[in-house]
Amino acid sequence: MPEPVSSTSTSTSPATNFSIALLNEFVELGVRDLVLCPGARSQALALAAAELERAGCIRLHVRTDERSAGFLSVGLALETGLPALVVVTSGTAVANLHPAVLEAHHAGVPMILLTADRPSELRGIRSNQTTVQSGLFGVATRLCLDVPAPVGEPDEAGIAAALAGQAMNAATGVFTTAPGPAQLNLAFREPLSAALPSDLSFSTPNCGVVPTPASGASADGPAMLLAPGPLTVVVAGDGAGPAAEALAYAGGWPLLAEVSSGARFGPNLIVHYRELLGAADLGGQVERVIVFGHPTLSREIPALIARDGVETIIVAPTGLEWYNPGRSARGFTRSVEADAAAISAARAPAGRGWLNRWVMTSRTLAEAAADEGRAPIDKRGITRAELAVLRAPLTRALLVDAVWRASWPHDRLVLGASRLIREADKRVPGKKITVLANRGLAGIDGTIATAVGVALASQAEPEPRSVGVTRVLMGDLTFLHDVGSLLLAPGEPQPRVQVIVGVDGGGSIFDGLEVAATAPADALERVLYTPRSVDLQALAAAYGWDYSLAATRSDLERALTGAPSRPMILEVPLVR
Ligand SMILES: Cc1ncc(C[n+]2csc(CCOP(=O)(O)OP(=O)(O)O)c2C)c(N)n1
Ligand SMILES: [Mg+2]
Repeated sequence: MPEPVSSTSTSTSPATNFSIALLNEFVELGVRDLVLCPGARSQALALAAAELERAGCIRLHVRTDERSAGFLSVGLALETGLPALVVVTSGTAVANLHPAVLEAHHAGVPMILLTADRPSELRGIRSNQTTVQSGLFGVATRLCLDVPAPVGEPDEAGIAAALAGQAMNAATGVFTTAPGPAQLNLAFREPLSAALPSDLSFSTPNCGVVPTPASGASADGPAMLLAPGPLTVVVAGDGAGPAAEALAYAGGWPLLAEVSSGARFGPNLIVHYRELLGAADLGGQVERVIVFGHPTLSREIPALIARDGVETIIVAPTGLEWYNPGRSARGFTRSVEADAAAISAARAPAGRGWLNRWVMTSRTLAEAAADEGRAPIDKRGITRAELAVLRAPLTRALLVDAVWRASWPHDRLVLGASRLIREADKRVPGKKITVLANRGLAGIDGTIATAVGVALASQAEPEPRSVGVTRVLMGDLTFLHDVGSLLLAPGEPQPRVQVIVGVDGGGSIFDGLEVAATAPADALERVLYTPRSVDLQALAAAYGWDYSLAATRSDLERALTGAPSRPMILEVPLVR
């Protein structure tokens, strides 16, 4: 464990001294991003954070709205694999973190909350801005410590350092099965801060060093070995990662990889898996399913797993709950490999029939789908028909195809919840790009903030993880839900982010509900679709974002090529 770093001189405020020791230790442990919202009770942490930023030890992100701050930290952690610190004041400020905390809990995203609170003598007596903050998030935090106010005892810097270590371990999942949120509820007593000693040094040994993400819960123990025999498919849900593709390839098994799985590539990928799962000679024959990550986008996958006679093995689950539709899965393991017999069977021509049937059928469906006027533009000679296509109004299919084509490994793609992510999942071909989505709870909240976090973390100096653009694709209600996250104070780093909004008259996903066929149209409109008419151009101008409208395919292609130099909103009206 590194030496706790502190100055020999201290301020006259125990709150300040404690905050400096705590934040210094987090830097030592590899934390690089700190998101904070203003407040009096948290001032010692905030001022220490400002100094740490000045010393080049952390990237500081200041936000007004704690809900945005929470989701920003989710995005930062999705990109870096490390928890960001989130500093807020007492009262409703803490409660505003709840949506992001739940998302992080369910998705297994590391997060460390430093929530300032009144000391014990001011609790329970209707003091201003005082509620029960410890335990507020219930089972969603891996660790919640109610820390008494520092009073200036000599060992408080050591206590602070130990707390940082505990929070870091909990958030990165060292002692549990998954990363997630940890909360230090920190009481502070007057004086809530004091001037920092002039000789205080923030150059902790680890300051400026680019950290490596903690590995989290280790996949120790031998891998489960899969023998050949049962007709097998590999399912990759959100966050599955490349191990799913590697297993499918090694075993010669079809790969049913969702769009945000991190495994949507390779020769075994079955883009049209939903249709094929419904086919008696393909989906109907499956005997064994190996699941990575968290599948959420189709009904067919959970139905397959819950089916009688299908053996399911769940690998390295994300989050604390284990995916188990129908509670029928019996095998749970942290790692899995095809055994030698399965690998050689996969290489023998006779062993490839199962895979080939899936691949060929999916390919035929893909060719049919591509026929709907979506061929790439041929610049050498545009026919009248092609011109009509370029000028035609946009559909969801055209939109997701164009965004997918525009995305490269140096970019990031974030997908909001609802219909567009499903449209992408139904059709986009394999491509090794980074696709992220908040599928822990699939909320339509916090999507802009998450994408801004991904963008800021990916472009962060001194070693940017990406030189491209972060594109985030979402529906109109999802956008309007998180408008507050467009608010960037002057002087804050500008994310290279393109917010792409498919405007289709509200929650068009509800078209898919059975009741949509029977309920009165005006009632559906009023209580489910809830269309809004907001002038996005004016909104963009109000928040200082660039704006562009893409009403046709050629507009869209133009808007998606070239990296925006400033944060921008791209409005795309869609055929409902
Ligand atoms: C925070 C939150 N509130 C409500 C929902 C329920 N919900 C799911 S999709 C949706 C509509 C989203 O509309 P839009 O963003 O326009 O996407 P579209 O369905 O049109 O693709 C709603 C309200 C949710 N998932 N999360
Ligand atoms: Mg919509």
